[in-house]
Amino acid sequence: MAAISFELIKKDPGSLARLGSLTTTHGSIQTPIFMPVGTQATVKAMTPEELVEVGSQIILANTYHLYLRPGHELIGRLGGLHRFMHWDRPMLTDSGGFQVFSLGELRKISEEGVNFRSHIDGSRHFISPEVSIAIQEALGADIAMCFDECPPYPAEYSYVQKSLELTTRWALRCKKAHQRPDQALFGIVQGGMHPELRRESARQITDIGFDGYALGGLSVGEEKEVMHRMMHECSDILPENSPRYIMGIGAPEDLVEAVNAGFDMFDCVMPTRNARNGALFTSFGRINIKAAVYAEDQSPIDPACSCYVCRNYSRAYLRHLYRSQEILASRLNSWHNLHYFLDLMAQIRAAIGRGEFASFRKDFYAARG
Ligand code: PRF
Ligand code: ZN
Repeated sequence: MAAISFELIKKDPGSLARLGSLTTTHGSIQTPIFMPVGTQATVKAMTPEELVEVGSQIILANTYHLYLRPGHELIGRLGGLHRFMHWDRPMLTDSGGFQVFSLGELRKISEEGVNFRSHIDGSRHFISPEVSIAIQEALGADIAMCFDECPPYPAEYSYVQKSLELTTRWALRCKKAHQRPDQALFGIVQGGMHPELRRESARQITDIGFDGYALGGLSVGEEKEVMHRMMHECSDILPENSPRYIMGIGAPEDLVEAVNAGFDMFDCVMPTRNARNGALFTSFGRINIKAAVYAEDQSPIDPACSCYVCRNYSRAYLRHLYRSQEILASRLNSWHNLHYFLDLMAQIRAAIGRGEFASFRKDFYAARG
């Protein structure tokens, strides 16, 4: 028995968008789906019950952070990440590849793996494909990710070529090391912003064969059009009957474009991080609740939103909480933003279900002017 099964329910007639159902050890999720990010075994400011209320079906946690603190062995001894954080639904862990590469000066890459210093206390550590898989098996998420190298942007063709080949060799080692029968393993396509290298990486990773496929290395500072082009370069190489995930995106318009290019899963800190900075997403675009214009505004964040926050609180009150640095500001802003992202995905699924994703996409842009 495979650890997951993916059923393609419907293909949109006017685009590459697809409707699917992904069944994992901890239940099924409807795709396309957005995964809230719970880096440190918590989606910041939200309880698991609240995550369910805003429509979360699957969440993401990070190998790098949980390895450093509190330690994957500790989490394993306490029964795994699901039990540790009181989340009994589907979960995915990122491999640590991207987080380690974000350390800059603090890390050194070799064929064997990556040596780095902890961002917490400066202590020395080493993560290889085998170590990343061991950590992810101890954490016990439903879906584990291969350990990859995310090249910087911009990067020379020759560097990106060597890098994607290293990512392929590491993917082979991850597949060999991975043992848990109740956990799926996804491969990660790299290749920077060079179309031929993206396609080459997609061919190499799909040749190895994984339970699902992700695009890494996007949303690293490139122009939006470049990112959207890379999505289209890869989508016809990835097997139709496997889930396709784009890592670390994105803004609402990036999600719409990624679905349009045939992708099924996404994650990003944007809804929660922006919330803590007072930046709120609405059907008419982004607003910042700090702005003086909201001082006496009795309307909700978004009159078109049905979330708990929009049903009960005014912009004036949320502005006051934010300016007073009250904990409730982070909670309510995160609540609304996550609801916005998850409701956007629900609307996208409904539109694909009706065979009308192309017109949904047009209306989405029209509403933002
Ligand atoms: N690799 C991994 N995780 C990631 C990325 C990647 O390239 C990105 C890039 N946007 C986000 N998260 N393993
Ligand atoms: Zn709302």
